[in-house]
Amino acid sequence: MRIDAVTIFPDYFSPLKLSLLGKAQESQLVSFGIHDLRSFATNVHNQVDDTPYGGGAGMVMMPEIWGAALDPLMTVDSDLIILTPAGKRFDQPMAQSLSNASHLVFACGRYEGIDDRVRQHYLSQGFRVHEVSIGDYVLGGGEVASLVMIEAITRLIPGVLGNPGSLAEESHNQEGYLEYPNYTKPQQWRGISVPEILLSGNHGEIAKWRDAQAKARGEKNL
Ligand code: 6GU
Repeated sequence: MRIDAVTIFPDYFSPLKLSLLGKAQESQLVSFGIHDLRSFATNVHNQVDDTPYGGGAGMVMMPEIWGAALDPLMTVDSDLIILTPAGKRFDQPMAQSLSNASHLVFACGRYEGIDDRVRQHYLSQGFRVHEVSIGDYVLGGGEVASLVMIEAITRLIPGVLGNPGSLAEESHNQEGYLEYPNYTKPQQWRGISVPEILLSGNHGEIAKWRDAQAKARGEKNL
C-alpha cells in the first residue's frame, strides 16, 4: 500500500519510522510520502489560509493550494481522506475496509478546515473521497488523526503483524466487545494472583471465561 499525507507540519509524521510502521516500511509492505502543503503556496508570505466568506472566527485553507498539492497525487487507485471533526467517525470496520485500498491520500486540515470545494471537486472528478473524524473532540488539525488511522489501517495489511493470530482473535470480537484482561508471569504479584482458571489448561473453560470478561468490560464502557 502507498500512503501520502499533505500537511503544513511534515514533522508530525516522524513517528512513521518507529516500531510496527517502521518495520512495515522496511519490508516494503507500505510506503509513505509526506508533502509540505506550504511548498505549494503562491504568495510572498507562503499563505495557505484566508478569512471565511460569510464571516466568522478562524481561517479557511485555500482551495488552489490544496488542488496544486493533491492533483499530482491522485490516480484512479487513490482514496482521498479529508480529516475533519465533522467527518464520519473512524472505527474498526472502516480501518478494515481501508486496509484493502492500494493508495490512501490524507489531507490534513488545520484552522477551521479546508474550503469545501476541494471535497466537491475530487468527488465530481469520480474520486473516492471520505471525510473522517477520529472521535467527538476537537484537535488542532488532522495530523494526529491521520497517524491514528495509518496505524490502525497498516497493522491490518497481511504480513505487517508478526503474529497473525492476534488479528484472528480480534475479529472473533467484532461485535464491539473489548478484549479480556491478560496476565503473564509471575503467578503472584503484590498479593494479586492470576485467576485460577487460566492455570487449568482447560481451553474450553478458558475461552468461556474470557468471553464473559470481555462482555463485562464492554458493558462498563457503554
Ligand atoms: Cl480528523 N480533525 C480535527 N481537527 N479534530 C478532530 C478530528 C480531526 N477527529 C477528531 N477531532
